[in-house]
Amino acid sequence: MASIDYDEKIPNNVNLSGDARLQRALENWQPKFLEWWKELGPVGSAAYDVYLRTAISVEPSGWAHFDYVKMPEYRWGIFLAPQEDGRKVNFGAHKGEPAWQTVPGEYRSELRRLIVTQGDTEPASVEQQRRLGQTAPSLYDLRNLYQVNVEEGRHLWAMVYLLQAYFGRDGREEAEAMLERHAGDPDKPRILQAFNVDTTDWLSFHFFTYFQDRDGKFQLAALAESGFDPLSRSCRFMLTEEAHHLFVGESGISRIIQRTCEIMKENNLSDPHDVRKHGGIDLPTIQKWLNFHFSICLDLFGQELSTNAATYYTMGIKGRYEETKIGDDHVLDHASYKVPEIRDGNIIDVEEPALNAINQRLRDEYYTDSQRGVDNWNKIIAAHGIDFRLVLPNRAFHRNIGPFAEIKASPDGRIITEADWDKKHGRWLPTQEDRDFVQSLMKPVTEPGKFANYIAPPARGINRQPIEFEYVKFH
Ligand code: BYC
Repeated sequence: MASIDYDEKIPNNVNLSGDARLQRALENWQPKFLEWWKELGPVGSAAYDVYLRTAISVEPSGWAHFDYVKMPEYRWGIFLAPQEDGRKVNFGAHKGEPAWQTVPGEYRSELRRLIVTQGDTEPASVEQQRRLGQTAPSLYDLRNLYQVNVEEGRHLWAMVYLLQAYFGRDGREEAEAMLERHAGDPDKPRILQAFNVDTTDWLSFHFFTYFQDRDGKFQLAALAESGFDPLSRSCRFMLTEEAHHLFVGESGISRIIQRTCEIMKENNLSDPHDVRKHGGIDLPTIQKWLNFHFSICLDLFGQELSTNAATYYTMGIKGRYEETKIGDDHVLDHASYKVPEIRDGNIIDVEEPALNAINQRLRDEYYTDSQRGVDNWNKIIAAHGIDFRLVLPNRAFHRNIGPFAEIKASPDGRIITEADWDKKHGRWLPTQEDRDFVQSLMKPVTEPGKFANYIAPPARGINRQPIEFEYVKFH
């Protein structure tokens, strides 16, 4: 790496070529990242030419540059959204002070923890999805998977940059640890639970990008409000890429539902389960996958009542979603917010100090945002004249974090006994038989323009290319 042209190899707007200390830290880390990509990134893909988008600058003309790339040669860059003149800390105890351009010493460990938790999810998702490329339903979908993967890699770079540029030695150690924890590793798991679950099939992948990347959207948006300006600017740029991941998820599930409905109509099926006989994924199975992915993502918002979140807020390092658009005092010493609690065997909303309810507020906003896609999916089903509706499960269903982890609840939010749960959970969550069935459909389709039977083609191709474009060349 000695004679490297940094700005060419690592597109950036953080003056990498003028920062020898950062160069040294990256030189040390980058080979380990590539080693990790080779071992735990997309299986068998190193020699493929993939039609990918690379961000080469933050200008509108530069962040969506398309070309064929071999993924290990992808130019993972470091970008911050442009600095806003006169930006302030907009909430908490320091409200009104100029935003921090360096790490405030007294908040160092909390900031580092947030950045590490955020960073840890990025390589985790690549690890979770690493085998999906072997069963892609089309070249179009395969390319989208790889686009998501390289961008999650870039998001890891974004957090590693912050650790290396602003946190000195312990930041460098945390950057290394990010490549040492692995999704599902019993000894060194990823930090957040939902990032330790294998993504084994394409129905899961599309729900992952719809629900789990949507947690990314909300968490990044809350971090984009941070008084620590480099974190805010990093997250603002990451959000532009996140939007494509959400599109992949929402349109992917739409296409699966579309195909399911077509199969029902073409074959005059009234019992939705019969779709399986025709090689499609029946709507009740789609609902089970939805229940699973949505419920594990609700956990990603942390406890309903969290003193950690209150502390982050008061420090000014992690805000609320669209903080500056909220019409209150942005200090929240006297405000309250409704939080669900279990009282005498019932779930009720209780007014709690708003500071302790920061996680819950974000989860509520996430819930509302998630509903939008479900409504669109239901419109597809209704347009085919099929009497079935997908629903988001209740916030108490299948939870592992917070008060609902202590109880069992049905998807419609009734608290039930353990015995009842044991009897019924197979109706609500994927059973082994369901997983085996979905897995049986996962056969790769590699002919340009062709799609697996369980998923409809997209409305249009990527970057105005035709749907039958050769998005991935295998050689
Ligand atoms: N799993 O006070 P609480 C993305 C722990 S996704 C395991 O509520 P806090 C992406 C918690 O650590 C976005 N443990 O915690 C998407 C705490 O431990 P301690 C990722 C959990 O801190 C797709 C204890 O329980 N970004 O970008 O308020 C593909 C008490 O909880 C979990 C972020 O998450 C869990 N789910 O809230 C690729 C943003 N939840 O202190 C990428 C940064 C809680 O007792 N992270 N615990 O040892 C945060 O803001 C916070 O860490 C959390 C947790 C919101 C996650």
